[in-house]
Amino acid sequence: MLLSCAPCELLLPSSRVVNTNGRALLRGMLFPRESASRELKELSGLWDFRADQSPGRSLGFDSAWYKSRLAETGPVIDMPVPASYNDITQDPKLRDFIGWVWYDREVVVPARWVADKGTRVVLRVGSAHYYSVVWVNGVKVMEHNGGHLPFEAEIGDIIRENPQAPCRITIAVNNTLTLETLPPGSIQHMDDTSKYPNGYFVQNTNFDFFNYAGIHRPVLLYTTPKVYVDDITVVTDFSDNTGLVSYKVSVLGASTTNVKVTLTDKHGRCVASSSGPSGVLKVTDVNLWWPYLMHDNPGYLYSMEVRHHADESVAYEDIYTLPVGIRTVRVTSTQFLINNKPFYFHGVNKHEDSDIRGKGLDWPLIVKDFNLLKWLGANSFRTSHYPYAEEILQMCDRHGIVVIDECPGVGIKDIRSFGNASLAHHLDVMDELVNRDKNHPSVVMWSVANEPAAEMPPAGFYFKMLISHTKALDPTRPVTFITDSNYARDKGAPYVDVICVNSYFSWYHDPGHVEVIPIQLTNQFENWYGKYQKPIIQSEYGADVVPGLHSDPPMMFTEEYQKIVLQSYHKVFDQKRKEYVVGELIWNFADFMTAQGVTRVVGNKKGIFSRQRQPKAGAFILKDRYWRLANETGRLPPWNKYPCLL
Ligand code: BDP
Repeated sequence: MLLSCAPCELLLPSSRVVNTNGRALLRGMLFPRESASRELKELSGLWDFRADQSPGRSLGFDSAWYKSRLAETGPVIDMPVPASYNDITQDPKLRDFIGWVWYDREVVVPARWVADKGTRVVLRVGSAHYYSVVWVNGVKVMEHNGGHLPFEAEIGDIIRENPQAPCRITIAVNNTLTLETLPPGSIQHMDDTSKYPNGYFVQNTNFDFFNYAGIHRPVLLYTTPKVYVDDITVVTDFSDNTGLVSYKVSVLGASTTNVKVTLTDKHGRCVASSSGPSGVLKVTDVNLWWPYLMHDNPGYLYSMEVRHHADESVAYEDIYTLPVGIRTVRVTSTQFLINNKPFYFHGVNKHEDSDIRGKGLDWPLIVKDFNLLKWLGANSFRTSHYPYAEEILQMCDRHGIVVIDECPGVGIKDIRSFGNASLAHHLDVMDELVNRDKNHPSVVMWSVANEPAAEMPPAGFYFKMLISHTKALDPTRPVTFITDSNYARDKGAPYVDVICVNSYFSWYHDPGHVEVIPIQLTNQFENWYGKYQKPIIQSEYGADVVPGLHSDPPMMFTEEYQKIVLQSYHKVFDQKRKEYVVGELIWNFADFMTAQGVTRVVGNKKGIFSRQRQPKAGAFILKDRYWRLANETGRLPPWNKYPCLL
């Protein structure tokens, strides 16, 4: 397998989990949780790691590295999981590596799991970027196409073949992007030997963040009984003070579905119950799920226990408990309504990004970021530009932080990325994303792409298909895609429910001239609203700041310049939010790493916090504004302006 052709040869047409026959498995993707019938074994920690540095990156496959311990194939290094591998060593070759890297570790599987044939043992990877192949004891168990969503396979039969042997898990991950991946990219070979070494190639992309790679989210083993709850879908509503939870449970492994569903409140009191695989739970005196700063008691979650009973034909019962927030989302031509009340997004765009870890899930960082969001008075964020870890969405559910959930459709700029294969993959990714995130009350809208080349002829058909498919998957949430300020060129906007616009007046256009912001921003809003009569969110705006740079009068890249850009935008927002503007999301929450380039000073510096999460001057401007907005549009917590400090 040569790298030049490997990505095309190896990528399967479907991003769904595939078994070794290549058949797509359409199944649930419930977040693994312990219960009386389910156990978990975390495999986070140190794994052995080896990058395949061979010229064609094919040595690992040619020599079947998965057949033995990686350490027996050649030199390995320690690699933390989860983490991107790029910034872990001092080696620039590893930071900028393109191609296959290999991870392995041995796991002691509890003897009872192996002995009990009534137990399913599932291996789950939270995400690995971009293309993954997984073996257990040398047997291939799954492949996955896509860098931001989970995949899993049942491995009980394999480990039972040799119960005495340790269980060896090998994962090969390839970060090569093609015109048909999401995000897209391409490999460019530099054949001029007067300029480049033999066999030299680079990866080109059209997105503005570093293509961090590796196993980014936790790997774990979990068990279920053979007959198990595979998927749950809840849709919530309310009427007066009665909450309604419509549920659907799918059970796999048996033809009977002897299901009991019980909803309990925060104090563990049963508030409703039902039998059967689908039904509606009625909750009197409902506590609705409210966003942070919109209610005294935001993020209220019930617990829905789904119990599949054992009987003469089914040996074990299965229990899965899903947190459920009861709320509605609706859009009018001028408003975004949560629980029928106008909701104004005052929030941020984020990245999964930090020093050393890259895009690896990191709890201290997650909790710090939530504390900063609360300090800022932010009520929302967009998962720019890919699905974030489920653990982050669970925090949003609990804290009432509203989410625009974005798929990795970023950097779609080449006309060849609008072809059938790209569309088929994009639809698959939306299937996986909606399937994973459909039950999070915090998720209020799907975003199918960021700033695609929406003026290209195939874009109209492409987005019509993509958006209608997403609406069919989930009729309860609005759908958007993120556009730039040029309304005239846009072929996708007719299909979206909310117009989300990014603009960088006085930065990429008219650099240094903040005086143009009022007129250009006002026209931007009026043009979009005039054409589509849909609510608008300013989904990105901002300016780079190298922390500590100052100038007065303000100049680009200084703290003063970011401040004045923000303030100039805010004046226009304040006029237009009385009409149809329903939100503002700063670009960006924190500085983040990008590819190297002449416009980036060790990454993108548009954060209002540095990459180390220290505030720049812009953070204080936003904090004052967001708390003021909260005061006007919502409900400040009575006890303290800064609840995170309690
Ligand atoms: C926007 C992109 C975002 C970039 C930002 C910027 O959506 O990914 O990081 O520009 O250039 O257009 O800072």
